[in-house]
Amino acid sequence: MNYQEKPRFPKNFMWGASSAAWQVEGAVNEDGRTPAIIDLNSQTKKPYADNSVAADHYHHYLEDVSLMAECGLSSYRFSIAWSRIIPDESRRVNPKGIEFYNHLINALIANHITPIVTLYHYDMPCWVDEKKGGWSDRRVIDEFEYYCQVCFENFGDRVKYWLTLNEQNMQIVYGDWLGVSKGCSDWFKEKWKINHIMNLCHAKAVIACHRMVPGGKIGPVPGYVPIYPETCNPADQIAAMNAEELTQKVWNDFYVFREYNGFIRRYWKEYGIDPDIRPQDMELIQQAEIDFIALNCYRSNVAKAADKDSEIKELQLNKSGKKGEFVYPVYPGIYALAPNPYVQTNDWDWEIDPVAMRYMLRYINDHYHLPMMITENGYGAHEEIAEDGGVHDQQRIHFLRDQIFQVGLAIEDGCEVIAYNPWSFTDLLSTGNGMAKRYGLVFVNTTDAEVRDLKRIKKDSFDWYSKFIKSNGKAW
Ligand code: BGP
Repeated sequence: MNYQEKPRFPKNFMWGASSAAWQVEGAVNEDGRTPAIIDLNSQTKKPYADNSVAADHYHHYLEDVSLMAECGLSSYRFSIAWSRIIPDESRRVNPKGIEFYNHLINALIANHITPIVTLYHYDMPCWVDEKKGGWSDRRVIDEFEYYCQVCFENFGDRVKYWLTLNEQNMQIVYGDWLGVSKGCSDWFKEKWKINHIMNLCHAKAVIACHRMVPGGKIGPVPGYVPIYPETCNPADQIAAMNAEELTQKVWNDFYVFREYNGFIRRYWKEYGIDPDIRPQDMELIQQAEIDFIALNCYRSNVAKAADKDSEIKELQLNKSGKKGEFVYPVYPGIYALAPNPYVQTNDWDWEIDPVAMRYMLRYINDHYHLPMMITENGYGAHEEIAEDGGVHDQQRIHFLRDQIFQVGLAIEDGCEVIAYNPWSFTDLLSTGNGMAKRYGLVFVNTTDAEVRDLKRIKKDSFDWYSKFIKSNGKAW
């Protein structure tokens, strides 16, 4: 990368970091928190790691916030665990849960760090799943709205940036991986019904935030993977557009225009899918005007045409961290994914593609003309403490520098980007690979096999990021 041109960042740009409750907090049975569906995934199903301790942020939050302050963060994006706030179907509010997040938010604000709060990051309480039917039952909408209202009422005086559902698109695309498809007999069709219920939850959260939080801003958090056509063959271009629709554009169009786009309506008709959209649903959705789009972006994909009579092949993520295990899917007549010979990959076959960041920001800006914030972007790696006691993550420094450079270029291209929050501040559980895949600027001394002393060690990337953000993006 040529750093000669050095893009500039706006004066009040927020430089932060990111996490999610179930991946960082631990303390799953403490102070009244009840189990969440992701705990079950995490605790019983390999290769998920046990999340009962994770990075033990629940007990280390003060230390973690003071490290954030030392690093110079101006924002921190984290999520609230629904079952810490509302532990059972009686809807009683758990004062200990409120207290924990009050303390965390107050500590952040005291250190001039703006909280950016995700309402839902994969951790539906088990009581919602068991007693209210989970994501496939409309009763979840009222329960989620109530939980959001409790959050806005208790934290809305200090939290002004809210995010609705983390990566709703990925929850649908990877339904089995994230446990959303549990109990569905025909996921291919049922996912669209669940997606519609999630859309109604998103809408309820947006409307309640605007009603209850003075000056509050709220937006969705799609997971975004730019998709390039494999060649200039027009058939590959259409395949790339199909992939774009079915993995992200259907969601983004919906959030912004507040209606289902023509592509998905035709798709549902063609495959005989009824997502159970009721007339009053769209009236509600029309009122849910978002303020910004938050984006999680790690990598890019390549798509090519797939013959109608080719054999269907489902995508399989690399769960081992040994290169070469990712299975590229084939969806006959729609699209197939393919490797990209122009970019390198990490140990999990994720493309290392900084230009994807600029592409994404330009694409979203061109389509939706809304402010954007980056809520996730990062480099997952196997890491150990070196003999000198440090953690030398040079590759992460290269990754972050290259990605941020492209954010800067996108801003110069005319995109309104207000924050960059890489994943993650401390090491935390990877969704796919527990502690074996680390993302943090700060090392947490624990492994999947054994809970160690949980000591925090600043990695080399911490020092680089700290210097860089304290100069507001001048110290490349
Ligand atoms: C995003 C999720 C995060 C996080 C990240 C990295 O999709 O929002 O929760 O886990 O991906 O993925 P992984 O942990 O599988 O490497």
